[in-house]
Amino acid sequence: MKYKIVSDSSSNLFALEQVEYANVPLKIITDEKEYVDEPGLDIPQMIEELKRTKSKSGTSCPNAHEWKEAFGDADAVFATTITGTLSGSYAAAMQAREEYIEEHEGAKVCIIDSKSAGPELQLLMEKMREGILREESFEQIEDAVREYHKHTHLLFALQSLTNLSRNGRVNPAVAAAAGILGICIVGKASAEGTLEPMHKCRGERKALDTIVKEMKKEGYAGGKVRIAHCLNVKAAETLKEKILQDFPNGNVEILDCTGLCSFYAEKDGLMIGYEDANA
Ligand code: X90
Repeated sequence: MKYKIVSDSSSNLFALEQVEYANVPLKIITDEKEYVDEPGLDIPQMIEELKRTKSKSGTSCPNAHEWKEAFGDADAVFATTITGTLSGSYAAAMQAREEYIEEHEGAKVCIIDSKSAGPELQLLMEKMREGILREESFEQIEDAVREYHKHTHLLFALQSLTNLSRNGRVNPAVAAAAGILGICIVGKASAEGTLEPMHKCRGERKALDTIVKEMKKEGYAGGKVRIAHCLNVKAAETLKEKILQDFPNGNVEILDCTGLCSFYAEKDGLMIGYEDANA
């Protein structure tokens, strides 16, 4: 049985070791240019150009055809997408699934709507990989990942919500609050898969402390944490230290946001995926 893991580029992962893996890019679009979220995209340059452009900017998700191509010739596919509440990526992947199953007799495809973005997709894929490496059955892996998903969470700390608000992904009133210099919005991915702002923090230090507090409140007890940052490795490292101070055995990794998450999380933004104690 040939297994393959697939995600859209909201996962920030262009490679996944030890297994077959494909990443399907979203795009960032202005009147002047299209940025494809794939390896080689220069994030600092994209952010600089977006800052300077007077044109509107937005994003687009992969279509069903692009998803299906990414499934390749696998017998069994495990895929996860950015929240279907804010993007068409999940719907496109589900359509690709239907067509793929029709065209490949006996093929099995599991699509999971992460109801989230970034590092929470990474956690789900690490779980998929665990099952594949253990040579578990398709059904066993699907059940385990869906169960694990009940215990994974996403927090964010954003200095600007301009692109989210301009593209109708967050309430403009919340975005206005984030526009005040030095204010950082800390929030979470809601159960419905939308952005739920929770705190207006003055300064990054305060925001990082708030994140650790929220993690503990949701039952974090020293498991996996994946921190994705947009050009802010310093804050990501400080957060990692804070987490390890309280949970020395925590499994904390840091990675860069690629294009899609950089566009929406914006410069200095952090996204934190973690598992709770019942994972
Ligand atoms: O289909 C498309 O064009 C993509 C639209 C994506 C919209 C939302 C992206 C959010 C990315 C922001 C911080 C965490 C968000 C939590 C999501 C529930 C990153």
